[in-house]
Amino acid sequence: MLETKDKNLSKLAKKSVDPAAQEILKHAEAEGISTVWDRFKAMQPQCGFGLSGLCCRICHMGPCRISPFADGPQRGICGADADLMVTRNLTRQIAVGTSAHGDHARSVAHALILAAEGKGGYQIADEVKLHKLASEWGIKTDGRKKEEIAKEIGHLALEEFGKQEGTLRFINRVPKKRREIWEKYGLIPRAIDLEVSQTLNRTTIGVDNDYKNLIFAGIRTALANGWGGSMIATELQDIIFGRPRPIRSQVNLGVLKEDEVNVLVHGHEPVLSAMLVKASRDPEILAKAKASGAGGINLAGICCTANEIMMRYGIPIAGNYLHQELALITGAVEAMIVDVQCVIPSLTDLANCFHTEIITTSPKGKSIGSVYIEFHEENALQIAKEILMRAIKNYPNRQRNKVDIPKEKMDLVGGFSTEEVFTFLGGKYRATYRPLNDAIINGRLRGVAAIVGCNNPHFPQDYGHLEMAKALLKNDVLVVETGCSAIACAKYGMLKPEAAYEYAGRGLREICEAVGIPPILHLGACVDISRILTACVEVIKEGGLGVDFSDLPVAGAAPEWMSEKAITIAHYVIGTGIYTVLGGPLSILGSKNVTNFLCNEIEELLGGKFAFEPDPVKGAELMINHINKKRAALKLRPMMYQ
Ligand code: SF4
Ligand code: MSK
Repeated sequence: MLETKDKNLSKLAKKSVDPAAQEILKHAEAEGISTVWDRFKAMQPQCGFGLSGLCCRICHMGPCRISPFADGPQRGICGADADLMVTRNLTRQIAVGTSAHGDHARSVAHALILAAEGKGGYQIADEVKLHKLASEWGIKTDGRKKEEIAKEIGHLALEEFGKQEGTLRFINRVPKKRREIWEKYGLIPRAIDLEVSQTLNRTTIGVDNDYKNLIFAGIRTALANGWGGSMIATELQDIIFGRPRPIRSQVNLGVLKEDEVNVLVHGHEPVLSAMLVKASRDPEILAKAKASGAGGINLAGICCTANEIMMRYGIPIAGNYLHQELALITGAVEAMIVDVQCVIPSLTDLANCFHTEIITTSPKGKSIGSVYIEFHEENALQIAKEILMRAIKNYPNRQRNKVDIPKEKMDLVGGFSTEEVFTFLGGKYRATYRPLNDAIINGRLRGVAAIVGCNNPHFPQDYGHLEMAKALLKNDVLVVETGCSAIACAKYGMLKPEAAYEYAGRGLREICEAVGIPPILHLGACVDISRILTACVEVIKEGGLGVDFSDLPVAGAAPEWMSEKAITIAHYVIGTGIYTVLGGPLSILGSKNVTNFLCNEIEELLGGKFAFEPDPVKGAELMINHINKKRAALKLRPMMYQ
């Protein structure tokens, strides 16, 4: 068990530092309701072979396991050693993560085509972005209707998954120096599905038996996510639903309402959640809600789909990954509507303790015990209304004696994008990254750090995100966040502009004050880590901070990661040349060679590498040291105030 180093945390705070979570956990214990933390405890001690990556089930001569200790077997039955065993397992995880974001992007491309055809209730909300992408992809725009252009973009995006020749279109965004590095090591990703499928083939028994060769295949597959699947999802979502703009909202379980139909949307794909927003504002649906005795419909989100609809429509966020069970235990949720990813299987059993219905919507993501209403983009709005009607009908079944809604809720400002940061920093009429680059060059700002990723019961919920962010801000590092990390810091008020006074060092505080931004910028959902890549491209283009990602005084971290998606993200980030700190280690510690390769040697080749550090403050120190090293290499001025 990877315990926090902070021995002062109470027993409850070792599960979650969020007071709302603590209240519900007490309630759950009193009622004998089991949560992820109970199952985590029951699972101890966890399997050392699994943790270290030394268990193999790839063929049926096995399963095999290798002892990390000298007196045990050192090879599997086929002869695979520890290096190969951990690498095959790791590379498979990368392929899964890439497939997840790829599938997400595919459904968005489909929705864009429907929007172009005027079907499903989708629209083309951002024509500027549509034209920008069209010109980037060489699509003719003169004299053409936006629908025609959108349809062509949608089809070209779909080709990015299965084309048999060429490389991904977004590789054109990559600075020259980085492309040369990728060319040298054969890392330029081709089609997304091709990379996933070939990587899986390479990990089967008797194909790629060279662990370094396989790691590079894994990194190329990860790059097909960052510069492919995720980037397509982000760009096309912006075209359909509009580019996010800074917006106010609220977060935590206190956003649930005693007197309204509470509908939670959980998962990842805005093709569903954005339609639920639209349906929830329909006068007919609102009238039905009132007729059921409720004051209205209160739509709120969990996990990344929450980020998607918060940053575009200001819909409140009920919580991050480890809040999904807790939200149900409030007893105040009429329906939780889910699509795919991060929706844990315990939800349906848990919902049985209450009147709550879990509504699954995707043929890819069913759950025994759920109500299944299949979502089709073609009839999106109609299905969204049908789902909400079901929630409304369930409102009178709420058992008032079981309701416990914590009071905690917090204001936040979210919804930054590569383009909006641009405008904010440069002013409306002088959109440029120059002020950001100059602030770093002049030593007002030390650099930029991205904190992303999940919650994980190996760590106290949110603790890693908060403590790491605080340590970075104090040292004049601007923080950008996505996914559950952004939700974590938002819960504690760190995404309000005023947070700069409490948490930021003097240089960062001056910038936040001048520009009117929070010291932590919420850039969206997990797929929107692609926004961080494009923002870095803009910084490089602006000049003065080197010619490649590996020159920049930046670093990334995922202090509480748990998902295979986080593994692929981490690999496309180091593959792009950026130093990355992970709270829990990858399951590779069973191989000294692989660990040394990914945490040391690879930096010489690609410019990025991993560090594993469970203590978030020490993790922040590692990032600051790295940023300082990059500042020194660029010969930037000493920090202004330290
Ligand atoms: Fe064992 Fe090799 Fe089969 Fe893996 S691939 S299960 S190590 S024999
Ligand atoms: S939702 S992948 S728990 S960040 Fe993107 Fe949160 Fe991690 Fe899921």
